[in-house]
Amino acid sequence: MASERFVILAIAVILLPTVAIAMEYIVGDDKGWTTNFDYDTWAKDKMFNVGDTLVFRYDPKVDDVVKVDGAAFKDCVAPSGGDVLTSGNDNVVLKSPGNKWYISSKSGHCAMGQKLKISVMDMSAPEPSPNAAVRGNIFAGFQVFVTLFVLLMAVNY
Ligand SMILES: [Cu+2]
Repeated sequence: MASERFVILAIAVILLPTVAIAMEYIVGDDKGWTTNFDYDTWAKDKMFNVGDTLVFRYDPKVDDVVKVDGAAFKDCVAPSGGDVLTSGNDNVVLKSPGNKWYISSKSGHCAMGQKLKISVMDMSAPEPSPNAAVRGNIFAGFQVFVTLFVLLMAVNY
């Protein structure tokens, strides 16, 4: 019946957004990773989650990306022996929640705005206990299952 189909579709629409989808962010969008760009403004309206990916795009002959701490970010000084990315198309998977800082180690670049600070949230595990995290995963799996089941029902009507 048409009304039953509508109810099932409505339930599916309600359930779907609860399934987290990993996002990929091109840092600086089409400007890429560069000087004279406002990365604060770029990051401001974005919600970074564990599992999302940052993509840094730049000319590897003249630039790089270094993950730093808050102090190094503020001073624009890359620590020696730090984790330097140099491919020009670097994918950084956000593995843990909290603040993350990235700068260019090339002379003067960070001071000219080539610095990114983001805050990463963990939507899947708001609780610290490992048992709770496992329960969270089981619950997420159940939501996916229910959503798929409801969608199949809707298709078969
Ligand atoms: Cu640079």
